[in-house]
Amino acid sequence: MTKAFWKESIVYQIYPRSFCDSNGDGIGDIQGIISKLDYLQELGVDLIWLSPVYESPNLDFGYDVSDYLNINPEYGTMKDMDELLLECEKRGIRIIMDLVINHTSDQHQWFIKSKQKDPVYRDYYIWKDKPNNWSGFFSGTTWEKYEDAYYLHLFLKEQPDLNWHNPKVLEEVKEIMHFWLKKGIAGFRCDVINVIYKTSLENGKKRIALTGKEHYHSQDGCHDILKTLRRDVINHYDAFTVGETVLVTVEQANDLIHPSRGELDMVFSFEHMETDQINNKWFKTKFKPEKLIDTLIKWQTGAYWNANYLENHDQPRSVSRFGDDKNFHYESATALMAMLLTLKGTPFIYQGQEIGMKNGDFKSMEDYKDPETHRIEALMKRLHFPKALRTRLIHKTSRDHARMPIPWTKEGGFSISKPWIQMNDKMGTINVETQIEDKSSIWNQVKKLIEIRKSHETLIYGTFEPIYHRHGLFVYERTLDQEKFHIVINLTNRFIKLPIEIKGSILWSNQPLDMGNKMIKPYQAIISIES
Ligand code: ISL
Ligand code: CA
Repeated sequence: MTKAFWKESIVYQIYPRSFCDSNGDGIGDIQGIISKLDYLQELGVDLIWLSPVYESPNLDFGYDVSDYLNINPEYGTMKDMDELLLECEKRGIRIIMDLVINHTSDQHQWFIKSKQKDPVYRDYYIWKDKPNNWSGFFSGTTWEKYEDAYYLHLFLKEQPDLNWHNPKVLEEVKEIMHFWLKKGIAGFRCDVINVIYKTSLENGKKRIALTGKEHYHSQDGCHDILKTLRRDVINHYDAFTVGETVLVTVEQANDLIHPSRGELDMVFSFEHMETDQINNKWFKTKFKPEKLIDTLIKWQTGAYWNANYLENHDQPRSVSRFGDDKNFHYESATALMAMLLTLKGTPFIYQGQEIGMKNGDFKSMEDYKDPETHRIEALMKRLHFPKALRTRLIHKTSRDHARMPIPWTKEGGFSISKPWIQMNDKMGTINVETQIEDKSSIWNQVKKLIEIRKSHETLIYGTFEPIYHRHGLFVYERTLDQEKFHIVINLTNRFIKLPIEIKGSILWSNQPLDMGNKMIKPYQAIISIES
């Protein structure tokens, strides 16, 4: 296993709009991020994944880019961005940025010219004389009529898909990547990167969701593009890529990340994040920890390398989804973090996860800001779902749970004015100030877990071996040379009789250990070491 900085890093994802507001307009910004770099360094963060800060009309809050080479004025200026890069470098913190190249904003100059049938830019996008039957990620049609033709958009109609059959698009994207890599970023998180190449525009097999995906999901043409981008761009820098790869299997992931492929370094898979739903993320089932655990084991043992995550800007909060944010908030948040920080693969922490931020209580549809949430609710209404059912389904899954501002102080501390989206009220101890003060807080436990991971190569490069996993109890070992870590995670709200001995000396637990009767507490996590 070759060593690499991106395998050893603790990664922290920042969703800039909701991280920290420095100029009192209620919107997070780059200066706000700069003001929190010492906080991130104190936590033990080595690498930041910065969600888009490029110019954007914000229909999809930055995932609709109108200029890849300029900064959204709401977030600051290129001067601010250069300062952020410098301040990160001073602290030995690397930054990767979001590469959103499946589509642009409809306000991008390329699309404006393409709509005008400019001969150079017309074929930067995918135009057809009539729609096919494909359905989009945000539901509904994927074709929008403009004058005498239709253009493809797998997401919002304001996010026209780029035409990756066009070599000029490839050249443009190479330039964008060089621009940012020359500024010193350490690579990219590549947005929906395994759907960018559409092999054909034929009708798809009718499906409940994503009709047509067989024509663009994990196509050979996509592999060719990724090989070219690595050969012509990434390989010229000390940089890496992590792809967001929807619907990817372990085999498809290995086809993207194995070093022999020369494509991506890591991928975010979704299989473990789909263990609490029925075929579609909007229909959640009762969470069964054993399903999550079994899927994690499948990826831990099957994938060449993993990008481990339990949250991001698109997902509900993990303590509310996989833990118990009412009766065992501290216990389940710290158990989930212990799992994230001892599994094999690069750990990605999402902003607020380190203090156990939980899902919000959005009182009405007006409180939600995410376009996907509103489109899905409108679809449910068209399908005559009763209001109570719509409210419940939307609340379970909306991406806005992840987009509530970070509470830096007991009073809130995100901004001096009304934030662009509501704060999570009834925060109680769920704020940074309180948790840094409280030595036994989630924050301090996460800091300790990061220290444990970073001071033991076994947790980075050691093998992963499942020892026991039933009924929500997850026991596994990490081994490197003579050092062996034993990790026990109880992902249930029940006392469980341990079926195995705790081996070695206890290094860490989130709760006092009185193992007289060998019973492990609800959401208890234990790390022990033998060397
Ligand atoms: O939330 C999801 C995962 O289940 C998907 O609906 C998500 O939209 C999909 O994975 C793609 O996400 C990425 O591309 C979108 C953007 O809205 C998301 O924020 C981004 O993560 C379009 O750029
Ligand atoms: Ca601001």
